[in-house]
Amino acid sequence: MTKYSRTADRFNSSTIDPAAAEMLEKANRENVPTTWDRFEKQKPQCGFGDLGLCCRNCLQGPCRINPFGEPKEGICGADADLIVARNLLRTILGGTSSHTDHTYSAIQCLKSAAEGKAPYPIKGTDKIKSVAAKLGIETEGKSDGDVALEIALTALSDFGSYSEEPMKWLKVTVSRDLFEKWEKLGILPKNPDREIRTAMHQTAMGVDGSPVNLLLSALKLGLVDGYAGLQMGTDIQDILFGIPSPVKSEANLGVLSHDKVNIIVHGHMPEISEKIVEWARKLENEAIETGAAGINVAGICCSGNEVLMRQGIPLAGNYLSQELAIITGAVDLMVVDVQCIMPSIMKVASCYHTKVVTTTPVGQLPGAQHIPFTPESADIKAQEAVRMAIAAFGKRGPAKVQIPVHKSEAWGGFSVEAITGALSMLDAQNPLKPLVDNIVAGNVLGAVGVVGCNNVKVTQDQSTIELVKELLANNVLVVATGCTAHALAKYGFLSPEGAKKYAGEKLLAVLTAVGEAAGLGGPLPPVLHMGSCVDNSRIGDLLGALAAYLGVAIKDLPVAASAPELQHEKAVSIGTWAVTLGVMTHVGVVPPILGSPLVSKVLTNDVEGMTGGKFYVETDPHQAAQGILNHIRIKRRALGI
Ligand code: BF8
Ligand code: SF4
Repeated sequence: MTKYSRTADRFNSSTIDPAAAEMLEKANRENVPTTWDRFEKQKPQCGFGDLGLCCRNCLQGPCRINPFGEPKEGICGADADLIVARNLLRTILGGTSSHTDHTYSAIQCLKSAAEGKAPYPIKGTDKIKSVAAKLGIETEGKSDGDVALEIALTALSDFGSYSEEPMKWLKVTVSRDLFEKWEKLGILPKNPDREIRTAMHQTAMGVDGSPVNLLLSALKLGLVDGYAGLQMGTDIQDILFGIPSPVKSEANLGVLSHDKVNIIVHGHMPEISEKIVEWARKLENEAIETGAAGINVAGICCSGNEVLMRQGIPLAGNYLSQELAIITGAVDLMVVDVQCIMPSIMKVASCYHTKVVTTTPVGQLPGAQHIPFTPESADIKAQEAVRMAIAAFGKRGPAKVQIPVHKSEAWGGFSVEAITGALSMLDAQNPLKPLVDNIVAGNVLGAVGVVGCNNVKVTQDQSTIELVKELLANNVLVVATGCTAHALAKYGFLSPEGAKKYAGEKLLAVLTAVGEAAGLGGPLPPVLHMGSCVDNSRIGDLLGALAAYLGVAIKDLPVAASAPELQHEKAVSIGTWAVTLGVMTHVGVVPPILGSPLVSKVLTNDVEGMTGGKFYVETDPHQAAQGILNHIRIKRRALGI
């Protein structure tokens, strides 16, 4: 194996997380390559790809456009604008397919559970009522199971629809104004699977030659992502597993245990991670019989967010920490499902005693134990996986174990229902009133959803932390999801203490008033963890409710979105949905669009005239914070507040 040698500087430029830096040093000592080593070997990255100017859509290619000279066209005549627009739409298609396929699995699980075939108690009774109400499903005299089944079938009917009608789930979720605006733009999606097929077709060699038409389809696919991926996914998952409510836990690699069996759940599907948590609890005695002190489950990526939100399971780390968790030498089993799982974890695991279990037909890793989960077999499969972990615990090599001490208190579980629940302690009749009054009074300047990933191009967590610090100091309320929520959790932003440390004076007073009224005995955390990336729909719901309360459009609210360290195609789809909704969306990593002046201009400027939202590209977190604050102030002025 190549010797990987790095200086302390290198570790520091890789991450600001002390636990991650400690594990990078350990990896270096033990000669275990990580994603940062592979990143170095990729440098310099291809300039054509970076600008979005490479096309491989037919076998005459690859073609590339030279922004400084010739060639200006691909072999078929496609120019820079067309190639960039096509590539962008394909990126969004990758993200949208990921979310909708995830959601489809959740619907199948709900259907099977409601039919009594799968061992999942349906826990979200309140969500059944609210979703049934919005879908117009009669609940009177029906059991929860029967209503849940009707909801599942309604969701499936969107995916099975052959009519020209827009997606039902979208229609019943958004305001009439938004629906009509999207109708006028011609971007209302029908059957989501059909939209994905059509857009793949549209981007094929020799079909659409219009960059603007391709960008309109990008907006449409953003809506597919938003309503057939995020919204439907969250609604269905809340019905199955319950609506999250505030829960205290911890975050960072220090949550791993020296004397317990450590199981990591990694990926996105709560129907798998919830079962692992359930059976880890049920089989704890078996672990104790073999000499362990118990079983400790911790989460990485959005699986971590899902089980934190509903079960209080601690967060081990975000996307860039997945290899580092294994490098502690203390992970007995990593259970993965889909999305954001680096194939490299197999090589890293082979340097330790760690076992890896894959669980889905599309997410397999050579060398892992494949235990195919289905809703019906979930109990049996989860037991099998947990027992593998117990057996692996005995093989842990104590000499290789080094668990960083770093961990922080972190609260999760801030669903919209939980937030309005806390606010209703101040005004039971009108829960949003206290929040809106404080926004109007300027105690809360505005709100920003800071979301998305880690990206090896950015020092891990740095942009997120710097940006959020500035927003909070300026009395902006922050909500977070995804790996960004993990990042903020690690540095105490998801704890009441974090409010005292980071929130501006006025914001702190509001957080304290709400936290005390809600019985937390102190302030709310300054950053509210709203869940996984699929749970970004919760932010959409909150924006919709605020806009409705104020009688304005979402685009008029003093709010913004930001993905300071995005990497995945899904983050681009989510960002596109946010822009379509009317939200200014900051991205801290330059997307591969700069090769087309037209596409860049449409996305960062012209689209605002259509949807009210736009992308804002800024890699410097301080500049970005200023840009976002300016935007919020402009929106406030326009509202006369
Ligand atoms: O869906 S934030 S790295 S884990 S893509 Fe992936 Fe990005 Fe993390 Fe969750 Ni979201
Ligand atoms: Fe080249 Fe056109 Fe084929 Fe793309 S579609 S690879 S630009 S010939």
